[in-house]
Amino acid sequence: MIIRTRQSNEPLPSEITPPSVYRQRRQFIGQAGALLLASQAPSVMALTTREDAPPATGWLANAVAQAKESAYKLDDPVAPYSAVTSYNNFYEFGYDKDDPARLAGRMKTDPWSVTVEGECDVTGTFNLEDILKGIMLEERIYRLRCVEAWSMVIPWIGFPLKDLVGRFRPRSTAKYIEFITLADKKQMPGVASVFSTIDWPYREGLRMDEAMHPLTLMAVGLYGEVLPNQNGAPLRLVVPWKYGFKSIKSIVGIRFTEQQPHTTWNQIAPHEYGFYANVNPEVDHPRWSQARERVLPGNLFSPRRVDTRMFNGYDEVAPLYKGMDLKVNY
Ligand SMILES: Nc1nc2c(c(=O)[nH]1)N[C@H]1C(S)=C(S)[C@@H](COP(=O)(O)O)O[C@H]1N2
Ligand SMILES: [Mo]
Repeated sequence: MIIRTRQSNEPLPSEITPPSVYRQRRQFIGQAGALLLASQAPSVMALTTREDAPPATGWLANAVAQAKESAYKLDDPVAPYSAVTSYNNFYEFGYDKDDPARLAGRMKTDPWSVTVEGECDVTGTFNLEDILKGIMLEERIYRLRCVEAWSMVIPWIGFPLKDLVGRFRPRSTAKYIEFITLADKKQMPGVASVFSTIDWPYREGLRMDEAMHPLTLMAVGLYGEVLPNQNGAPLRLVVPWKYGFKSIKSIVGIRFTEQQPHTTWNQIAPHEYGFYANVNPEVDHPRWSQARERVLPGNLFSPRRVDTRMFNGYDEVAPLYKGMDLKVNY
């Protein structure tokens, strides 16, 4: 990644979460069922939302608005909508953190289709609407830890990837899943740029058991709304225990493969970015430490620095890597 340290890339101090910008209601799921704390007003719509949101329109917005709360929450406060949507990595639109918010608006995301191929019985090109038919959307509040040593807590709307994978009936030969992002020179200045060092399209991949893990999410929204283009509209992956670059945006292709797929950052710099890319405070990037992270948005006067946790705190994925040396398979 291209690491810039200059101040203009930082969210402004004014972006430090004012309580009016978001409401976060916590629901604790007890063993006997859902239990709402008395202090939290019960409501039909208890997603994390922002008060200044424009009214939603379109079939996807309607689907997102039906999403349910889930038990996937964090105690940490969510990053304000303004930070989540203005400080982005989406190199198809440029290298600077504010390029995606400035330039991704022109990307056309409806209609959208995804081509599914490889080691599965059901292949073809499917409209997003068909892909989402019958799928239950839910809110999941996850921490996103970028390999650049910053993190943000984001309230996604999505569904477990495993719910989608099953529909394509992968064969026993399917050991991995590869994901491919749209690469359209007409809509994406970073893809059109002659200075780009990335071999487009952006690609990522997961081992099949990682893809089937209940934490692995396909997101179509955040903050109770459809994904803004800069966050990877209309369909992106979110793998919370891995560095952010695994969470590929604006997916147009899914391929089931027998061999480990080639992935974008791993191909560019294999000694810096591994295929697994599990968040790991004990394995430093060759050019910087991964032991700590900056929680965004920071405060100009007191940047919030915290210890990075193994698997970004999602310990339940540890069995996936039993017997593997994560210093070798970084
Ligand atoms: N297609 C594509 N997906 C991408 C990237 C990208 O440049 N292109 N950047 C990745 C990186 S490095 C991070 S940290 C996350 C950022 O997601 P966000 O902007 O929604 O916070 O997207 C990931 N997905
Ligand atoms: Mo990242």
